[in-house]
Amino acid sequence: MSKLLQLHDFGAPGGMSFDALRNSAASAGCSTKGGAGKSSCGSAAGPSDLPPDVWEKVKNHPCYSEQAHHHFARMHVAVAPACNIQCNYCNRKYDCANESRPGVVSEKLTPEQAARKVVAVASTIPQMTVLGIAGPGDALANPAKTFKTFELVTQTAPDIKLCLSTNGLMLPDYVEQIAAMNVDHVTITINMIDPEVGAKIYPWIFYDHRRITGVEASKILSERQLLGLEMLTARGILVKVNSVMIPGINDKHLIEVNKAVKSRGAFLHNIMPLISEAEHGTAFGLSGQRGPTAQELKALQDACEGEMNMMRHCRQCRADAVGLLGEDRSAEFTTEKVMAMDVEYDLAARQAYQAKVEAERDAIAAAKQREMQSLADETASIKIQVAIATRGGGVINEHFGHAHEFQIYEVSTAGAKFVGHRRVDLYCEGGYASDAGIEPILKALNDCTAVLVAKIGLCPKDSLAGAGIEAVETYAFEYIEQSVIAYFKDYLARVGKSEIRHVARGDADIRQGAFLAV
Ligand code: CLF
Ligand code: SF4
Repeated sequence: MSKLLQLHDFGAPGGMSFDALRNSAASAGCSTKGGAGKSSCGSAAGPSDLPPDVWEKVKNHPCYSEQAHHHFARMHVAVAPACNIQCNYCNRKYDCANESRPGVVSEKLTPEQAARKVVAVASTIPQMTVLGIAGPGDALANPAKTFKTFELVTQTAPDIKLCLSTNGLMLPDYVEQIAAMNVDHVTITINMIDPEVGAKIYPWIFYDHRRITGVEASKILSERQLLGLEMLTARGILVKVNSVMIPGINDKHLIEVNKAVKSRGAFLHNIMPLISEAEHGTAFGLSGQRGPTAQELKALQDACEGEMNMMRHCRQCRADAVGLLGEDRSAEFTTEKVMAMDVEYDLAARQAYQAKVEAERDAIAAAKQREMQSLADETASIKIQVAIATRGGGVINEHFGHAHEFQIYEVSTAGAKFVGHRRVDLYCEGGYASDAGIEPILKALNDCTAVLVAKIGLCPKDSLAGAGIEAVETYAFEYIEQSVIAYFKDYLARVGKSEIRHVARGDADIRQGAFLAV
């Protein structure tokens, strides 16, 4: 049985079908508060889809705009170690699992160290446009450190967007301060709106000077989260809601969460897979609670996708992440290295660089548009997925053997859409490739018809072909979406001429939590 069918088989609350849930989620509409949650808004939106003031806020934020994540980087500073709740997927020895991949302990920083690090990164990586505070605990359980850091950064680097992530418990108390500091982007992790569901995720919260457990804890948490969301959107602050998908606990319930946050004006919903391994020492890891498969996650994201777009390009990054989403340059900016660096904040150079990126991005959008027009007469109902090897910039510029991840696009006559990524171990390490190395990659890309790469060797190309996946170098160093559409056109032509037969691909056999094939 396919994993997609298994998700349908889980059933839905109140006996509703998955499609019925999808329809009810889509028709809930957007709140008028804050002007967010409008049709076409969200991570895939472009300048023509959004009011100019909203576009200005998202156009170079790599998490709020899927387009932007190919070009712009973010950095986190780990200034917020404490937390005021306990999530069953978190072990306090590690980073906050809401916004970071557990397993790597961050270097904790003072606000002063953090501000210096921001300037150091900004002078080295001109495409770094966003500073996020996302743990390793909760940003608003450490308000003094969080706001002091923002204050210092605003003084020296006024063009950098400020972003924070919170579990929401203390959010209503700090909305005014957030607005006063011009923080335009806030993420709230909302895993439930039903405290009975919440009691299975949160053993306790610490609120109003006492530890509260059970359903009462989740009731307070949920009320505070939704109140905070409403207060932020009423002030025009863009809110992304993160939800951790926990199969058997809140997977079906997240459709209700999606409706609830959409109706309160959330801009974007990011449903992330539970990362749960026994070695992380979390309650879920130790109890054997599994994370979702790639197909289960995509089916839920598809079901929620209505008037509010879903974020599908999250990399669940760590609390001290630096770089483009999917790359990790944090080791270049340890406190020791930052203190030794000669840093200077050159605003003009940063703006010049970013102007170039904008021009390139316009060229990419125009090329995609041209390619789409050439699909206008196609009526085939075929839909395929295509994997891309890229190092960023919106271009197919990575060798197959050097790819740490593949970006996955779904393409049909309706166009090409980013639907996720698959992290893989390098096929080629230190110039050597092993036969065993291809197997996990084949599993990870098993639902793809083709992989578009800058270059690939004969051996892996043959292995991919044996698994029914076409490796294509034709579009090396071309724009991604334009190439995906061009490949699809060619694919349809070959199917039409009976040169190849279209077959529905199977599921990608990957463990979604770590995005690695097993
Ligand atoms: Fe950081 Fe989060 Fe801001 Fe982005 S991350 S605080 S909104 S700047 Fe982005 Fe990382 Fe996913 Fe977070 S990819 S974990 S969604
Ligand atoms: Fe851990 Fe973050 Fe949950 Fe706090 S909010 S318990 S730091 S995952």
